[in-house]
Amino acid sequence: MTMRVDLRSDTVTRPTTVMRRAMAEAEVGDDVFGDDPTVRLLEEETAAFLGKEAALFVPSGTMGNQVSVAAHTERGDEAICESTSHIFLYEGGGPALLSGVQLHPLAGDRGLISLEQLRGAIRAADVHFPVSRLLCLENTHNRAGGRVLPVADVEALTAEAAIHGLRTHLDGARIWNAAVASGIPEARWVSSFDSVQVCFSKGLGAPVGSCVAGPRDWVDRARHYRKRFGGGMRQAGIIAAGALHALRHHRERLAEDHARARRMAAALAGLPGFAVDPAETETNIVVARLAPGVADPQRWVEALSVRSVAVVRFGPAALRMVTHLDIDDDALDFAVRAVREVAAELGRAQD
Ligand code: TLP
Repeated sequence: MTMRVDLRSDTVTRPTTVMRRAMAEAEVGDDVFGDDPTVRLLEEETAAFLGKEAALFVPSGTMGNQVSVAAHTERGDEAICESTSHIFLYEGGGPALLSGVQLHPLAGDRGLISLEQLRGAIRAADVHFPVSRLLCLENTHNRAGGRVLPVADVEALTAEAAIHGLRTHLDGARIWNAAVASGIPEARWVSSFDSVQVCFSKGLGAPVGSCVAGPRDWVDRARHYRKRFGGGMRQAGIIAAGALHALRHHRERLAEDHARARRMAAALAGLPGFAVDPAETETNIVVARLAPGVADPQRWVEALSVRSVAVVRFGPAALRMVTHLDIDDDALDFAVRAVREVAAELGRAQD
């Protein structure tokens, strides 16, 4: 069988045989009526795991972030975020479209904003200004190459936000990776936030689904927005069962993904055409920065694709490679060989 290695994202995993069986056998009901026992179990287990009062199952990370923004804010409010965060870059202007909320992006240092930046961004009470209502952070940070934001900085930012009366939301799409890489449990990572969004469909390998978690009355508001945004699902226990299986069985193994990503980063660091610092790969995302003057990233994407390795272009001068459940050591070796060949071809500076 010819190998094809897909490193575009950890969203590309397919459900395992046991996961599919759990999904096929899930007890279901109409979740909009609150009747689906598997969805309820997933929500309860996720809330308990994260140390929050309640949780709500949503179809995607994007919807999780968007119902969270909606449930925290009023029209005309402002939400402060980091300028390369998913919520700002990749959610289609959702806060403006769906909640009438203006995002206030701050240029961070590898995904992390400073206390001074936060203080400077919070608006005074004045009729000219929007109301600073919400701070959104992301951990691990996708554009920063799966960086685990330091816990002390995160907690200083959430404390500062609270002093100024802002609510706080964590985009914890990959909080599992942050916990496994740092040894600091998820519940601690999310404890200083009012709400969190977590994805089951990334490194944990479920086919669909996320949860938002927070105080019970806030989750009730989020539930209302989920329905309004078209995310009320009926016999959703089928997919919740995949998420539950992923949460119970696929979390510990993330350490393997991290080790393989580090191995890829170390291989890239020695190759012509790359400017990669392997110390920046802390979890399952490798941002393969290209050296100045080499071929356009799109040519690298195409040359790798010809060799059956799929990666994505990440900004003007980098590629992204993500390890996951479907990438074993053989697949990683195959990808490293392909990258070596392409680096030999394209890695020299062009005239
Ligand atoms: N990220 C996807 C792409 O949209 C970029 C990926 O391949 O990494 N928060 C973060 C930090 C994310 O990385 C993502 C997905 C989401 C939220 C949205 O999740 P979904 O795709 O379920 O809407």
